Amino acid sequence: MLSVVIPTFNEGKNIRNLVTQIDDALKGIDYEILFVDDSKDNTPEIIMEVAKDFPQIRMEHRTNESGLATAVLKGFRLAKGDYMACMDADLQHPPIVLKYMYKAMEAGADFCIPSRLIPGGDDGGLNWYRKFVSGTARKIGQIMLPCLRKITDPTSGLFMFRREVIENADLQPIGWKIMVEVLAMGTYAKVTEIPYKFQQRTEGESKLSGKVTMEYLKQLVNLRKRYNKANKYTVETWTTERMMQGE
Ligand SMILES: Nc1nc2c(ncn2[C@@H]2O[C@H](COP(=O)(O)OP(=O)(O)OP(=O)(O)O)[C@@H](O)[C@H]2O)c(=O)[nH]1
Ligand SMILES: [Mg+2]
Repeated sequence: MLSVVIPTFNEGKNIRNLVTQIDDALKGIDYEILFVDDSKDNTPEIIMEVAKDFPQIRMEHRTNESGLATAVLKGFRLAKGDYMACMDADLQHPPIVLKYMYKAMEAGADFCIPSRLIPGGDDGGLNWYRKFVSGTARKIGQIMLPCLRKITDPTSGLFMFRREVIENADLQPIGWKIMVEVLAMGTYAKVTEIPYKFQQRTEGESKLSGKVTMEYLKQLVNLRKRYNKANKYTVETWTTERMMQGE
């Protein structure tokens, strides 16, 4: 089974569209969607409404906790799947990519990381400022943590891995970049990167703020001391043609 963990904060307008697209993408695959919701609006009611049509949905609504990383880790703890995935609710991560991530896992990957920065990928027309910020964050991460150096797009919120990857990992829920935490603390031998096109947000609001940058730096300093230095892995990079093979 595949568990798709989706953190939500005031994303009501995106839920039905998101779930419908995920269900289309994962036809024939046994999956569950786990929403971990900290919303202050009617998002939880909308999730429950949509769940009537899609029984694969589970929701954990938190009232006295918030934060993206704690939400995702909570989702991983509740997930029942042999494979776990994380994606944003705002459709910036096109749900169809889940299908290809699953394919990469079935082809032997322990960890699948979609990338905007390999041939076939696209950053969705980020403006120069966001491009600069995200490029700098990535570079600093790779300088501080050698284990990120072979990964082209390690700071996004879109990834899939085998349950065993985090079985013995001490994951601390600091900040925003939960994939960096899993890459640094997990145990895995093969990473597959696949290209994808990042989308613009059309509904709801961004929750990015200056605080996120500070928390990311704090997380890197902390991980530098603790990361799993024994873990060695190889990276396979799929082309669009490889991804589409057998379609
Ligand atoms: N449960 C939970 N989810 C959150 C929290 N903050 C953000 N999220 C969700 O995390 C995902 C990423 O948040 P975004 O605001 O889209 O962040 P971003 O994609 O880095 O920024 P944009 O490109 O501006 O959209 C979305 O699904 C949000 O709803 C939180 O405190 N708790
Ligand atoms: Mg977003």
